[in-house]
Amino acid sequence: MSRGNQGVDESDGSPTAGTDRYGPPCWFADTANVADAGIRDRFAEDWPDCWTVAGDMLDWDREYETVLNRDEGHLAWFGDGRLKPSHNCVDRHVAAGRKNAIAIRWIGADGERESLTYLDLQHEVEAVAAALRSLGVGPGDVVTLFMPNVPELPVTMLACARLGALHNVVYAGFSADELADRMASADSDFLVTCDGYYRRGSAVGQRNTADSARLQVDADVTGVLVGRLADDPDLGRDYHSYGALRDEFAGAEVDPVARDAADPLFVLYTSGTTGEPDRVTHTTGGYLSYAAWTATAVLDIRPEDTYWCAADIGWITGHTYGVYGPLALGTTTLLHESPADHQAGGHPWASIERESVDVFYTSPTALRSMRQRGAPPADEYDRSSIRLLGTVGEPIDPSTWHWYRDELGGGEAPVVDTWWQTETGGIAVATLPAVDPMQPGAAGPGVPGLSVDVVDDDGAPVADGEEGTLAVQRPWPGMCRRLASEGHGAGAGRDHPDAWRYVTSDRAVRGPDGYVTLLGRDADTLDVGQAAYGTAVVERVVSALDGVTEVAVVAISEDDEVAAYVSCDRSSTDPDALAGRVRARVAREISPAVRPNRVIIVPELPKTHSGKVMRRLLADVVSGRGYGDTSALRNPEVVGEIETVTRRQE
Ligand code: 6R9
Repeated sequence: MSRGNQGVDESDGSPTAGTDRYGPPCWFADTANVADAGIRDRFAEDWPDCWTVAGDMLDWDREYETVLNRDEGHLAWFGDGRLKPSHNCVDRHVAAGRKNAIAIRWIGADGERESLTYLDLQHEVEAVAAALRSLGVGPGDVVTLFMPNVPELPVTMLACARLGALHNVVYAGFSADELADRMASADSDFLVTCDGYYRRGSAVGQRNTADSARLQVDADVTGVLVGRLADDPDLGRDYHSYGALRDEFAGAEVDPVARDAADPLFVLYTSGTTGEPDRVTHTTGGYLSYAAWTATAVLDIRPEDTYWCAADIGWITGHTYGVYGPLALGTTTLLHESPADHQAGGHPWASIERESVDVFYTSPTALRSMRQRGAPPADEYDRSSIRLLGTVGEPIDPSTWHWYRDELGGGEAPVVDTWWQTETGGIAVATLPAVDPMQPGAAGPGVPGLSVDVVDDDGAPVADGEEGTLAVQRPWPGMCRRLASEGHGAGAGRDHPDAWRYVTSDRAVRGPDGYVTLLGRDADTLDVGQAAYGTAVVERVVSALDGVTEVAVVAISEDDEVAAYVSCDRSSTDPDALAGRVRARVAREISPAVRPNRVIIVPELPKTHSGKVMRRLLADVVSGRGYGDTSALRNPEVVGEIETVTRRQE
């Protein structure tokens, strides 16, 4: 296979995105899972039946006859079908002769490795399902899982699915209050947690947090404790031992429960960068088929691949593309206890070489942090196994996009920027790597079958090149249950499928070629004078400056003033001079109206566990409002310093 690059460099005249475009190299396009240039037209003409392509990736216990059911205004994908999700992610691969293929390869914080073949996974899932059943878990129950990326987490998720119970994964770093809120709101009487885990080299206790959450929940909670720090953790009166239960039920056979396609598979709370956590419920048939199809079409994952999704499972990305999508395809999914930018052996490159990773999916935030630490020389770690790179979670600026492609993709692997949300279940806007040219800075067109538009406050489409809110005009199988029953936003209608729409909370602009550039969340928009600016527009200009690692811009109170928080490479950058360059660049390239009144240099920006910059917290700090619970952050330790620097500079 030759690695000749067919990349083209042509201007598309798009007003906001970068102007360079890159086609897939021929070695990629020749073998890609989806390479049909007419796929979007075909899907548009044949909607909703086009989605049999996703439904048919699964095994059904009762075949669906209708692709999209619209009874009484409620939309149900594959509505009359029944299926077993854990069979689809586990047993069927064993039955198909792939029992010895690795399903999950786990790499612990200190570099230890553990591999589960599909047969091992089936045995583990059955034992844990039998154990949970013995504790009273049954169809429709909600089991809260408060654990980091350890193998017990995906095993227990699949064990819940096997029993028809819903899992409710809560990010392991959350506080007792956050955990209690999520348990109470989800009506969950079961908790599987761990004694602790390792984070950046140190042991973090988890038991006390879980205990205090239980005290706050007004229910009799049945608890199970995984020993991660100790083999035999103290159980007290409140916990059963995961290890002992698993041993007791080893060898148990548990037939998976068949569920209606529209039955819930799990609940998950959204990341909450803008406010209160919100419960999202996903369906069994629609979600799982959409996870499988987008993992195939956008991430180009194949059964024989080793695939690394560097997300915490507590984030929707870890659910869809760390667990359900790759396992539905029968792939090897790598599960790292530590985030990609905090690997034990130093660089994520080491893992890519050692595990021979084919497809790598991570967040722009993690990439910026890797970039800040500097890439190892090209000959130190072999990265030639990489076939495709993906990003998710925040807009990726062209400069980081190019760095990613050059350093990890040998300057030619396709890089897909994927926009989606907890609510969408899977990728909704992205280029198909063998079909659409990539355009750094723009996520791309809607996934085939999804019709995306940019609308104004009244829900009317705006002209290409104008800013508005991203909206999806047609239902798709991965949408959450709330969207299936209501649609959302201006013009959402129950009766008429064409009136259905989902108006997201993201600002966007669409170019004449249909490519969408995301400009940041609505709630983060800078309102200055008469105009509104998406945070991403300003941040992109600043991040292109030499020496800048990360930037977040926020509005200061109601003063019409803007603050830019910037982290930089201090070895080569003079912070005072950088502040001047930031202000001049923004004024020149965007508008003097949005020139930052304050440029505050900080060591690092505060980020959620899913890598999203917490602009709301920065706005609170710079406006003197104080800030609340920081347990949703992956780096809560930086907040004190950010506050000090902000005050000192006043
Ligand atoms: C998957 C996930 C959703 C919000 C979304 C948007 C931001 C995600 C993005 C992106 C620009 C991308 N977002 N992907 N913004 N480009 N490729 O992140 O789900 O945690 O619910 O967050 O993330 O603002 O609305 P979730």
